[in-house]
Amino acid sequence: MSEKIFVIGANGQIGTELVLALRGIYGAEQVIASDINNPNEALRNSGPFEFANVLDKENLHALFQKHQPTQVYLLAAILSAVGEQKPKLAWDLNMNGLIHVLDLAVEFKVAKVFWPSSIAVFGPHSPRQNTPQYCVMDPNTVYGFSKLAGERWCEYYHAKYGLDVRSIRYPGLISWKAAPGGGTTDYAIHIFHEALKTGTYQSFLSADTRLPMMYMDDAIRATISLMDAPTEQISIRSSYNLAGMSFTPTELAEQIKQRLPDFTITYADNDPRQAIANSWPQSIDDSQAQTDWKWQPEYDLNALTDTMLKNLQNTLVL
Ligand code: AKB
Repeated sequence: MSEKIFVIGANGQIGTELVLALRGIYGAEQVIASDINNPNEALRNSGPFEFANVLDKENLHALFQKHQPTQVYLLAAILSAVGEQKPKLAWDLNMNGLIHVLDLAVEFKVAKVFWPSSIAVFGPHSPRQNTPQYCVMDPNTVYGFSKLAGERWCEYYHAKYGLDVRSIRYPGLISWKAAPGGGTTDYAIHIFHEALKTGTYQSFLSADTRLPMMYMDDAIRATISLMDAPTEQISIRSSYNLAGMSFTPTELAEQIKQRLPDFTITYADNDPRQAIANSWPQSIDDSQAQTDWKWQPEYDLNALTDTMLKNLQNTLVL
């Protein structure tokens, strides 16, 4: 069967790279990118685009009717830091956007749906080292508890309506093609831009804040492997833990200094994102993803630093 893939929220950090990867696999015309905003250059020049607002169910309904997608990726979301500034909007968008798409996927018999969750589903009472798939979860950000509720809805639609919905709890994602979208882990992207532009960076997280992170190529590969895995290999219908690497701002700055010896880092006091980071895991146990669909990351901190600096050197206007 020929696939028709609809990506909602395609303009963002994950969407931009996922659409390009999917177009490479399935062909440009088979992958419809959509967003509430004008398409960025990478999307505009590489295939079809539609305007979509996840909070407008009629608009979404018309797009499902027009394209009859076989796979849907819902990426539109408000992330952790922005979510704390706009809590009601974050809840509305993250929750009702998901429910609209799940309903339409059932109505239009979409074969597979992907929806991203996050390490933000864990909270201050979750184990912070090697955080297991199943444990106490008491997220204290709107983003975190909207993702946790979303996971419950995904599992529910699978159990109740047989919808083949799949999900990953992404760690902080680091990439250079599109800007990050207002998260707590964004420092690990800004630092590379500032290292190249000004040679110095003020981290909004403290020196020893360790968080789980992943290079975008690994995240895209994980997403496509999960979506390609045979149904009988998917044992988790809420969302899979996924690990890449874990590091602190100091460790990342050390790596940058090895390549740019004049680089300096300072640390801000009292940034509200610190409290969010303090409530999140430091490392993740992803053994279920390894068992079920053979997940293995390829990038460590060393490879990440090389790749980020090399690509940004070629693309940044310095
Ligand atoms: C954020 O920081 O909000 C995101 C995430 C970990 O989900 N990058």
